[in-house]
Amino acid sequence: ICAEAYNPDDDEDDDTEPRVVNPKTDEQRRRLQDACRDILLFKTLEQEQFSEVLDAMFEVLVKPQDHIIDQGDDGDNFYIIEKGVYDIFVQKDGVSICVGKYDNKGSFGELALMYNTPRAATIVATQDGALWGLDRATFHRLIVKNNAKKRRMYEAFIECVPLLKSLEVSERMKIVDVLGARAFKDGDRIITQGDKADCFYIVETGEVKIMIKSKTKAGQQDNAEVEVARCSRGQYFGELALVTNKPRAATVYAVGETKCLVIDIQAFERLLGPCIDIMKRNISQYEDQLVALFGSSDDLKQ
Ligand code: 1OR
Ligand code: 1OR
Repeated sequence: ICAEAYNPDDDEDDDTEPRVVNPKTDEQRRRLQDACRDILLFKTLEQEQFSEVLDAMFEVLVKPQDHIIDQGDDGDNFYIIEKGVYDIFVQKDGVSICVGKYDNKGSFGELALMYNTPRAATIVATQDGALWGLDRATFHRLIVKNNAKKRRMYEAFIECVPLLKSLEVSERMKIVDVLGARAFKDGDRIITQGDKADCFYIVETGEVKIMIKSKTKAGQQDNAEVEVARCSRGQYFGELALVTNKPRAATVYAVGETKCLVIDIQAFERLLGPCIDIMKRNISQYEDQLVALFGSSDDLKQ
């Protein structure tokens, strides 16, 4: 695997390249802005860079069975999903295996453009859908350049997150390349118990509190939210639902101004494999704690 970072300073043509503008109607622009709201790669862009990205994006309508990306190809565009469900296939020993899917949100196709590698997976539409594409040159000029800044901003912090200790430095830098940052105000709900999960969080500054309502006591009068834990700088949360493939087991609120680094589920599965054992060990402690609190661990199991 080529882990070498693209060095944006080597590449001066980028600054002289003309700005790409794909004209859009007001209605298209509104839909595009909606679809971009939670795209992690855009979260650390300056306003000016972000609006250049929006200008350059173009709409792509797809039909069931369309291959948006084929594994092994050169990378042309990065895509964000406006709607539709897309299967992810990876070749293993000559057999194509479905390893996941995008369900009406998210983005894909960044890896080949970031690292100059062949496409790492095949992406197939399963229904009529709509995507927004961003061409390779603009992706380089704005997103890859911004990644150099992200590495400077987050390298030192990521190096001291205990969970990530067992990774190689180059693996930690790949996490930095794809992470997004989100700021929360006191009392903001970051995760809601029972929701479907699509990302993982590391607290950068501030604090979060984890609250649980017993599912086995659902509907009973004494079923108030109970605080079960807090996480602060360097600690993680939101792994449980990703590891167990279940709905969120707790609700998480910001305590004071809080900033979290966010990793989407595909990147979590791709990059955090070596840390899963540590997470599983900690998860077994949740079960003990749950028994102590509610008298049974059924809330986490079923
Ligand atoms: P790309 O430019 O390589 C294919 O084109 C895209 O599929 C890739 O960027 C990612 O955006 C996306 N491994 C590699 N790429 C993945 C994966 C993935 N999932 C989505 N993509 N894995 C699956 C993790 C759920 C790891 C499989 C071993
Ligand atoms: P998630 O994806 O289920 C909620 O979303 C997150 O809260 C969860 O991942 C964990 O990261 C985090 N039980 C369940 N979830 C917990 C717990 C917990 N602590 C933190 N989370 N317990 C507390 C153990 C000290 C056991 C409950 C009594």
